[in-house]
Amino acid sequence: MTSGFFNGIERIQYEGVDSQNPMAFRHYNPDEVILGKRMEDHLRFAVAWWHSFAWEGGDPFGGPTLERPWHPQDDMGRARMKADIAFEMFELLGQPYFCWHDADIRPEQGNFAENLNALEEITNYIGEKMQVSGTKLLWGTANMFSHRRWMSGASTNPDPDVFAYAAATVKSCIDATHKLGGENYVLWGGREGYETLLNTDLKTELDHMGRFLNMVVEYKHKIGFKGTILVEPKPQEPSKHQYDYDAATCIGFLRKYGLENEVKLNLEQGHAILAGHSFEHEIAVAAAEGMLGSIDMNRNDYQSGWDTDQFPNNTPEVALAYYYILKAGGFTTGGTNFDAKIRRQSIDAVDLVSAHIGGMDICARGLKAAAAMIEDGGLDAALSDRYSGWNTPKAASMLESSLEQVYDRVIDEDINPAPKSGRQEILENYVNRFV
Ligand code: XUL
Ligand code: CO
Repeated sequence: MTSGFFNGIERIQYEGVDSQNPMAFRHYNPDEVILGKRMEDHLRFAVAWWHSFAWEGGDPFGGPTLERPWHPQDDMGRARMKADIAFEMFELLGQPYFCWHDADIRPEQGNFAENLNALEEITNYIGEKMQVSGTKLLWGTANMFSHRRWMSGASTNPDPDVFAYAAATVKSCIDATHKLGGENYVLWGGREGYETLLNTDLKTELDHMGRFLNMVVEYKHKIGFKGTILVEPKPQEPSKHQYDYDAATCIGFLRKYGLENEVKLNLEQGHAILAGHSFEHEIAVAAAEGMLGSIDMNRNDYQSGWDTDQFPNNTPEVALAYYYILKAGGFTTGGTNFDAKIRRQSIDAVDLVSAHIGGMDICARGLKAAAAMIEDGGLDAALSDRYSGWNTPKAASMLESSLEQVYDRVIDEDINPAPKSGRQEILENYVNRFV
């Protein structure tokens, strides 16, 4: 028996591009083979528990707009009802994965031991539902930014008791993720940053965060958790200055603390934009270091300048993201998580389902465009042509020589480079043929 929350909505089917049915996929066809792999296995979609089921529709000017049968979320009975309804939506969408924070799935009990009991109980309940439905856990994570105890940071908090509470929280969330067969564990440093330097010892905080992450990795190996540990860059919001600003900053941090072979990145499109980058830039930076882990596929509003966490709906952007993901070899343990919420006026169950249909479809469309560009090879050809000068033995050997030897070469051979076109517009026109 279902709850009736999604009454009138049937399991969403693939009907092809000519379908006029708003409750059907027009591009997402899980079994369709793209570059030798099923679409579902390329995209590895996940629903985010927090935005879809825990967020109540509040904004800085007003309270909840979404009225759900599992509100208020302060009771274990309603936490179970929320799980029941979440799995009803997973059944309708057929996406293979979901993700959670501890605080999304269990009510806040006010102290660590009771939170732990509640987490145990609800993850056992969710585990049974996963067995029945076959839906899997892409990643678990700890919410160490909402409750007031985290206001000055988690691992970077000046108070060692908060560091301890954070360490215990992450241990409990890795245990729960491991129990549920999660394929990754994410750490987003929501309050790992600062508001003013006047009260902040930046070096100490970074050292504490580096040690904290090493403790996490040591523990992962100790319990035999095979999933990937991921950190999620974001430049600001909620902290004015976040230590995990963007992919490049995180990579530098991970190398400094000896974590470059242990931790990868969970990149979010909206966070890339807040950092002044394109999503494909962040993906390419991570891929160049072998640190591309997973993605949060949610866009920001380009006019607002804050993290609006909207479902993706821009094919050219999504296509380029998947192009660089495919070029990097695709996902291994990672996937496409919709860290996205409906707008606060979208109060009906059908809005929630439709948002996911649209997000999944736009990603499928982007993936198909990306695969077509790879098969066509136009961008690869342009790239190898642009760098072809380096294929000559003379150019290649320059990298093995010294600054003076290169200097001598310029004098002896009277080198005087002739500028060559970067062909940006031609390449943009090329991409537009596919999207
Ligand atoms: C916040 C954000 C988080 C992380 C998980 O901007 O993206 O939801 O993805 O904590
Ligand atoms: Co995110």
